[in-house]
Amino acid sequence: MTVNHADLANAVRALAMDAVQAANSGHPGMPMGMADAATVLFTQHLKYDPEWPEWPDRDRFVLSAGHGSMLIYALLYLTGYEKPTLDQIRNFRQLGSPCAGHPENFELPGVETTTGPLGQGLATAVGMAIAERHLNARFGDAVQDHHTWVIAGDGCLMEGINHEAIGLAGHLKLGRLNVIWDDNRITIDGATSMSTSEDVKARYEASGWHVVSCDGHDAASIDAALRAAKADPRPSLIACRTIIGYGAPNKQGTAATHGSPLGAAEIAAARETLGWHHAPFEIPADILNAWRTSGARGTKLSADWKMDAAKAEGYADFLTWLDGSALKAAGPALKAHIDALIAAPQTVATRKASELALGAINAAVPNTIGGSADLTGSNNTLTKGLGTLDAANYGGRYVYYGIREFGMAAAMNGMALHGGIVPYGGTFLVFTDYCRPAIRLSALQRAQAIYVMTHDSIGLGEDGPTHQPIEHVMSLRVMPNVLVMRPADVVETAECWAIALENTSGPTVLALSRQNLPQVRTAANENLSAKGAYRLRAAGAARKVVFLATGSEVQAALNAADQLEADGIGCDVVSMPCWELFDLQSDAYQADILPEDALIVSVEAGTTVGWERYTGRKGLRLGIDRFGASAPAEALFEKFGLTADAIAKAVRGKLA
Ligand SMILES: Cc1ncc(C[n+]2csc(CCOP(=O)(O)OP(=O)(O)O)c2C)c(N)n1
Ligand SMILES: [Mg+2]
Repeated sequence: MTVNHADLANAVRALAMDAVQAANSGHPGMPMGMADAATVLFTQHLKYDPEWPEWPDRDRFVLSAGHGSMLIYALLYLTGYEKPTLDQIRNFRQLGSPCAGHPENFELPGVETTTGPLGQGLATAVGMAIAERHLNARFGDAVQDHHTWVIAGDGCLMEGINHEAIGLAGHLKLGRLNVIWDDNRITIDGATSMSTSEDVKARYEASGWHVVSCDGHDAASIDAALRAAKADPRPSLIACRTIIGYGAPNKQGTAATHGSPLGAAEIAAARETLGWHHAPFEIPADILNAWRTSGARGTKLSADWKMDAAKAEGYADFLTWLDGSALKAAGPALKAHIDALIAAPQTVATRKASELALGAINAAVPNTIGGSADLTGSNNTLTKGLGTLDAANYGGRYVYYGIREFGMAAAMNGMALHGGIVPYGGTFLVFTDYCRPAIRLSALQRAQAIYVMTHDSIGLGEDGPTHQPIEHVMSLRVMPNVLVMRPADVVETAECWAIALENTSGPTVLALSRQNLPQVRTAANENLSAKGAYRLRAAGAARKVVFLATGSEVQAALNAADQLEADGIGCDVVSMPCWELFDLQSDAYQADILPEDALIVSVEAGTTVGWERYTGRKGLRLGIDRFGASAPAEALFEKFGLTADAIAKAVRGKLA
């Protein structure tokens, strides 16, 4: 028997409905509805090699509608990836199966990015498309020349981040980005007509996109639309009209298929409707073979690429970008920079210190891509000679993201996950809230995105409480797998940058001051920030107090310690740029820094919640547990009791 399109697509539908039924949990509607479009994409358009999932020039495929995870698991299995196995699909959503509830990039090669939080997959794909164009500009067609494909649902298009993402993609003319919209007019609550009247296609067109429509259950129509998308120089939206849960005769077209098992009776009826007379998880050999043959097309494509790419100029460099070794040049560059600072100390804001460090980094490391969400001059993220990355020059290394913090953060994830690029981007620390869902996905996905977050406290002054972070540093510390760093001076800032570049398996957030800070480090034989906390100055008199300070409060703690020492109260001053790294130190080291017999005093111009972890309940926590105020910085530090005088006074009161 010859295998036709419907057989291929029905294999996807069957695996999806049977796996969801077995798990008694999951989302059959989306994979069943999009089975036809995905089959056309994977058998006729997508460039990939199941035997070499990391092929650097593969098309990137992003299932932005991550709840339809069974779609990608079915496709990976059918096309011949090593994983998931049929057994792993049988164990969909169970502990130990890589077929997680939503696709996880660290579980399965072929899953390019973790999706599920609606809207972010598409926004991440924008970053992948930027990375592709950049690498193409730097290394040429033979090395990098691929598409980025997205399947997105109504939810992905309805989320606010979609506006940011498509605005950026349209502006940058990312013609190799193609989004297939599962236009089924259904979400969880029911018909989309209950909640939206938007003309989605007009919105995309207004954002500079090419829009094409197709019948999502007609292979020829889908194929024609995908061809049109590839041919058009603009990013494309392929509006793919589908029926959710296609094939389930009584439930299709309704929200009932969105997120619940179909049930045994409906599955039996679907088998009849689809003409799929096979047991659960059984894919007939001829159909599996047809899928595998299709997947095997990639073997020759990737082998040809390897031969051609190897001949291209710069290919050896390209490999160092991919494996991260290009980053190593940052080490000596930062070391030289720090040595110069020790020889000639500088009083600068740590945001300026970051710019100085970046000057050394960007000159030595070729594959950083910087940017800011419209605060370039404030975030100090632009260094000499980077050039603007835009539609006229994809080879530039600096992106003007516009006022799109969330879109920027998601795009950085996309660049990091694409590979070959180390992205950093800036905004005000208070607007990490606008980036937060993407920072969370950087952390979950182990993506090296570096967040340059300036104006890190009341020290920013006159802009007032809307712009003054209070809970932000602490709330980021609470997130797993994020290095949150608040350096005290120009030397620590350089050290923190070195750490951020070495932190290849997660994001780093740098919290940087607007105001000038004196250089507190006079020696730098080793990267002390890497210990998370270290004794900056030991007590002169008998030690009674240990100050645990971060960022701009380190200088205030030093000055307070001077006053106390004058009265015979010995004070260690510990600078603590990074909690997470301190927590990794040995018990002995931690005990030495935080002795039991001293009063531990935390000083940080932010919430005191959480500092009990180090001060103990009997310690003293100096910070700000309310919103700030609008005034010059000095007046605010005075008002909130974070001057040297106020700190010394509080300590005396506690010791009395
Ligand atoms: C940010 C976010 N909000 C809410 C959800 C919960 N959620 C999962 S799917 C979904 C509806 C999505 O509708 P659509 O994209 O049209 O998917 P379809 O029902 O067509 O499969 C919602 C609200 C989520 N995953 N992410
Ligand atoms: Mg929908």
